[in-house]
Amino acid sequence: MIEKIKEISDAVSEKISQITSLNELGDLRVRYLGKNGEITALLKGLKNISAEERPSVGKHINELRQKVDELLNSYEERFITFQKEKKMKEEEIDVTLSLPDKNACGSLHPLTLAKNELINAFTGMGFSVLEGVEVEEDYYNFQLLNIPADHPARDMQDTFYITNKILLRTQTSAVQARTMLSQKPPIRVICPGKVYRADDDATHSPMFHQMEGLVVDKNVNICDLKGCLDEFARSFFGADTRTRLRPSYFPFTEPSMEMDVSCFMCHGKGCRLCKGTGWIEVLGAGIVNPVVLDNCGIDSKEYSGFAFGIGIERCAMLKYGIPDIRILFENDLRFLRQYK
Ligand code: 2NM
Repeated sequence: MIEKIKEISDAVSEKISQITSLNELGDLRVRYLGKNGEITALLKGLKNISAEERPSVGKHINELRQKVDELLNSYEERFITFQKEKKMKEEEIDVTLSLPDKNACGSLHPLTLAKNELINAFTGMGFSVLEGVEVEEDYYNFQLLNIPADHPARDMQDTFYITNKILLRTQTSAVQARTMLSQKPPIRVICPGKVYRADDDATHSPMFHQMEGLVVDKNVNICDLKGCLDEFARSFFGADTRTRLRPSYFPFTEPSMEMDVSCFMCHGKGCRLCKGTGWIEVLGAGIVNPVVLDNCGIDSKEYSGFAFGIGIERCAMLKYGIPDIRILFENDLRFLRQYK
C-alpha cells in the first residue's frame, strides 16, 4: 500500500509538470481525486487493511490527497496568472502612438477646382455645359471652323494626327461646330475639356484643358460679348476686376480680340505676376465669322454670335499662383494637399 502511495505521488508530480492547459489540470483532478479517482480508490480500499495498519496507512493516503490537492490548486493559480499575463502582453496598446488620420480624405485637383469655378460663372448666366469627343475629325476641328489647309495649326508639328483625317482635337470648338449643326439658335453653350497640341515647356503641356463658349442668336453683338466676359472676369478673379479688349486674329471669328484683366495681385500698379504691365491676358474671343455660321447650317444673315476660348491651366496657375504648368500633372501630394 505504501508503495502504491509513493507511485501515485511520483506520477502526479511528473504529470503535473507537463500540463499545458487548465483542461488537462481538470482531467488530472478527476483522475486522482474524483469519485472514481485513484486516490479515492485507495481510501475505499482501507477497509481491507488490518486494524493495526489502518490508521497509519490512512494517514499517508490523506497526506497524499492533501498534497495532490494543494499541488493542483497551486498549478491552477499559476496557470491562470500566466494566461492573464500572456493575454495582457498580447493586447498591449501603446497609447503614445499616433493614430492614422481616420478623417483623412481626398480633395479636388486644382484644375478641377478652376474648371468648376469657370463652369459656375457661365452656368449662372444661363449657359449649358456640353462635352464632346477628344478624337475628332479634321472636318469638325478645322474645316468647318474656317481654318484653311495651309494654316500652321494644321501642320504635323502642331497637331497630333491619328490618320490623315482623324486627330486629337486641338480646341473644343469642334463640339460647338457639331452643336450648331444639330441645334437651332438660340444657342448658349460652354465646352470644357481636354485638348492636345504638340507643345511642351513651362507654360505649355501637350495635353491641356480649355473651355470654349458660344452664343448664337438674333442681333448678338460685341456689347453682349463684353458684358458676358466682364461678368465672368468679376466672378472668377474678384468683384473689383477691370477688363480690356485688344484686337487679335482667329480664323473662326471676325473681328477677333483678346481680353486682359487688371492684375489681381497689384491691382494694376505693376508687379511680377503681370510683368509690370498691370494687365493679365486671360482669353481669346470674337464675333463668330459668318463663314463659320454658314458652314454649320446657320443663316448668317439672320443670326450672329460671339465665341471665346479660355485656358483652364492658365486660369488655375493665375488664381493659385502656380509657376510651372508641369506641377499640375506631376501629382505630387505635397502640392495637391494645399488645395483642400
Ligand atoms: C477662341 C477664341 C475665339 C471659338 C470660336 C468657336 C466657334 F465654334 F464658334 F467657331 N468656338 N470657340 C473661339 C473664338 C475660341 O479660343 C481662344
